Amino acid sequence: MRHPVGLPRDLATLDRTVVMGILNVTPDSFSDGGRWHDATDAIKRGRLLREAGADIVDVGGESTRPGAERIPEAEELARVLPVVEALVADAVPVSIDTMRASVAARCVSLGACIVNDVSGGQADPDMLPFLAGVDVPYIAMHWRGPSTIMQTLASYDDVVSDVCREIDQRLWALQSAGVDLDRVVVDPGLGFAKDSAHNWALLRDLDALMALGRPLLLGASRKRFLGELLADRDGQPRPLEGREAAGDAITALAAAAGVWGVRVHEVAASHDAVMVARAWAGPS
Ligand code: PMM
Repeated sequence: MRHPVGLPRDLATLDRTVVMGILNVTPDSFSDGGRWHDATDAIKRGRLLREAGADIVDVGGESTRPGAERIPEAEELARVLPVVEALVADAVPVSIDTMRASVAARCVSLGACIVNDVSGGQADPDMLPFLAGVDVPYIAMHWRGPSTIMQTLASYDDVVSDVCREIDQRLWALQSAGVDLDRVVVDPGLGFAKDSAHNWALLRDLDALMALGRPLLLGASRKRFLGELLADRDGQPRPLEGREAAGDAITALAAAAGVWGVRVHEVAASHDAVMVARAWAGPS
């Protein structure tokens, strides 16, 4: 497995796809909003994710569901800092899911070991300069605009080549800002300015995304396109809680394809799927 440079040693030596457990400390994330809004509950949840097999716990304080408004920086900090601090104290590898350089900086100074930015550095002009001065890995997701308008931006000539080109432009921007690309992971941003057909086209052509030359992360867990795939006879999308197994199937296929990481809500089955894919591939 090719890892980004800068990971803690335990992660850097893993010979398989990395499982990232999602911990949204928000009242309104689309998939688990409100469940771990309280810091004590969130910390407990983070520990459980780790015990269940999460290699990394991805802590986020701002919802990015379609239509979500930004929250003030102080609110985001108040949500994530106690959780990051407690999980780091428990030796849980933490990534911070934020579009703000200031939030990333505070969390990295507390010991977060990865910055996960759904905007790929576009939402905050301070993000790239901040990244140039630290040595943690950075997840740059494909992003076309804020959650309030992203559904209106889901128009592509050819989604795979357009997304690859736009990610490549971000890699250039990162490099120009002085960020070592060996530290960067890329992510096509499933569901972000993308409809179901776009998501499936991207999953079908992981080779094109991997040809960008960077480790690849996928976040499919519980997303709407899985609900649409599994719609009932009346065309009603499968509710969130019934989408888990489809996400696990994506984990297995992604791991078999050599994807670096999967970002999931329930980690146990994804962990097992990754182990199966690793054994299936045979000794390296
Ligand atoms: N999706 C969400 C939030 N953060 N980060 C990355 N890198 N990739 C994603 O696909 C992604 C993300 C939104 O989903 P959630 O509400 O389930 O966290």
